[in-house]
Amino acid sequence: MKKVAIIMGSTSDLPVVRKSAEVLRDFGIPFEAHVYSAHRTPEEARSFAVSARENGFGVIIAAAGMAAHLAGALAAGTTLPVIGIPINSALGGLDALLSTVQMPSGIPVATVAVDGAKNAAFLAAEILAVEDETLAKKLADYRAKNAADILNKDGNVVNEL
Ligand code: RP5
Repeated sequence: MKKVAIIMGSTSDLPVVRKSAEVLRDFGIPFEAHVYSAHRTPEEARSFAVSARENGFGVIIAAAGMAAHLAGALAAGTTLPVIGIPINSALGGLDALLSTVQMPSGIPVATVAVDGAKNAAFLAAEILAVEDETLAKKLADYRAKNAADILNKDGNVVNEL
């Protein structure tokens, strides 16, 4: 299976990014994590992106806050799908959301919600599952279990009132 890269702009992003790692681990998806910043270590970020495909990666998750150019900068260096997680470190995350999502045509970044690290990992899994039936089955099973849990709560909610 291709690996997922989790790139964060700062170790201060770790509390959010950790949730991506947990989901990937639960689904048995191999991943690597790195701290590269679009602004503080631009050469390293670029170098990672341009060699990511030949290094066995299938998807890149990029988490950054404030003037969050990391996902876009990585996307500029690869045709692998890049998923951006805007981190809420200032202005309620709106700064990072807009910086991540508003990409020029031809260089897309699939942007999840502010601090949406779990969904970034689920989306990465779905991308890899296009060519992986076993993973697709795991994702379908997860959804079925999730639905059953919610319906179970639906049945019990009257007792809470
Ligand atoms: C961004 O600036 C990082 O991704 C982080 O979310 C934010 C603040 O970084 P630190 O000043 O905490 O390192 O580059």
